[in-house]
Amino acid sequence: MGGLFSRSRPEAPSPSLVDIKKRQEAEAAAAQARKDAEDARAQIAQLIQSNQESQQKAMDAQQEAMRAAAASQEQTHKEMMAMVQAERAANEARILAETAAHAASEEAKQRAAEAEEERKRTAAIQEQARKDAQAAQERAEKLQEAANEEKKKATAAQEAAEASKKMAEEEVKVANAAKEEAEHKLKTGIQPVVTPTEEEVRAAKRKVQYREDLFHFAVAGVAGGGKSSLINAFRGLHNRDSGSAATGVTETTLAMARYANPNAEYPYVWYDVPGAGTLKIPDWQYFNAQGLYVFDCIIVLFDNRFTMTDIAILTNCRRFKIPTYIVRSKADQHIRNIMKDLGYDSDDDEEDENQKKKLYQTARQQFIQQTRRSVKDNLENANMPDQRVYIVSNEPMLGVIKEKRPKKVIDEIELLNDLIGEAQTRRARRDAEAATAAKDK
Ligand SMILES: Nc1nc2c(ncn2[C@@H]2O[C@H](COP(=O)(O)OP(=O)(O)OP(=O)(O)O)[C@@H](O)[C@H]2O)c(=O)[nH]1
Ligand SMILES: [Mg+2]
Repeated sequence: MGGLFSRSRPEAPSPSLVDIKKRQEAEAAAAQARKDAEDARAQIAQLIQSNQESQQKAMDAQQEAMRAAAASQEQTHKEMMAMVQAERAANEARILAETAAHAASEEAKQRAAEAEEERKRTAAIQEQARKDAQAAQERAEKLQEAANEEKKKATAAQEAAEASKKMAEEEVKVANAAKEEAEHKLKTGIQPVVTPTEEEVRAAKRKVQYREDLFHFAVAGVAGGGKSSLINAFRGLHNRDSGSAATGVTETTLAMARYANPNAEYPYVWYDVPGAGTLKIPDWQYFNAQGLYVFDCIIVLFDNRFTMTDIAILTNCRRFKIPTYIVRSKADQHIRNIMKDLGYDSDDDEEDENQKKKLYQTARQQFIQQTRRSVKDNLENANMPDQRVYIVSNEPMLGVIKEKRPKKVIDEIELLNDLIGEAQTRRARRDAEAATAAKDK
């Protein structure tokens, strides 16, 4: 390097023109060479700079590339990590999914098993239900058949009942016609009763233990009318006394009963005759069937209504010429009922005594009038002659018998006197008949 760019100057003798020229030329050439060197240096510097720049750029580029590579590597790493994670997650998910799928499958199997069980159970229930329904259907059919059978029977029974009803209606018609005819005969005096034979009369007398020296009273009338109570009173007995005839609402006298009078002064025998309504014989046959024609006197006793039975007895008595007494019983009870109808309250202690007496008198009067009117009308309707009705109560009658002078008597005393008179008349007649017979002998 020293050669080209050396600035050393040679020591020479006094330059000639040629030398000057040559020196000038050499200086020009040296200036040129300096200039060229300068240019070359500039160029070199430029080259260096550009080289440096290039190097710098290359370095930047390299660094950039390295950064990019690092970033890329980083990215790759991240991606790899992501991939790893994704794979792991995928694995886990797969495992989970597999586990879940397994569990689901197990559960599904379980469910399926349960469902199968359920289906079997349901099928069993359905089968049972079907069997039950079938059994119920069969039962229903049998019941229906039985019902049809019953219906048939019921229809048959109904038809039979209707036929029987028709027959019964026919019988009732016939019976009614017979009854009407009998009643008509009774009313018009045509007696449906056949006259008893001598043997029948003897048998009837034996039955009632008839004695010529006694007077035989029969008390006839509806059940519960007070026949036994009246006989007890005639015999001086309370219903509750021993030896008295049985009485009461359920003590119906079903067979004729005989009660002798305890007092020998009055040789009477009383007969408690069961009511016609309690026996299954028509009213008009009742008189003969009971052998009532043997009695010396018949008391026809009624409590509420004077009936066709009473009329039948009276009619037959007329036919057999037996004296009769119509008696209405239980006057005390009937008067009490009328008092109640008039407004009397037996529970009211404050009831004025005078007021009570007045009411009693009014009711008594009303009862007596009604009774007499009713008997009169009934006898009239039956074409029977009018006849007195004796209105009595058993307690006052007992009082009269015992000579106690009871307060509330109505016809008790007269009835008793008339009955005794009847018996005495009869006795006198018999005595006279006996005397005549003795004389004739
Ligand atoms: N208050 C009142 N009650 C009476 C009277 N007479 C009878 N009674 C009652 O009426 C009911 C029937 O009397 P009974 O004497 O048994 O009558 P009956 O007619 O003999 O009855 P049967 O034998 O059933 O037909 C009894 O509870 C008697 O106490 C009366 O004069 N006054
Ligand atoms: Mg009686």
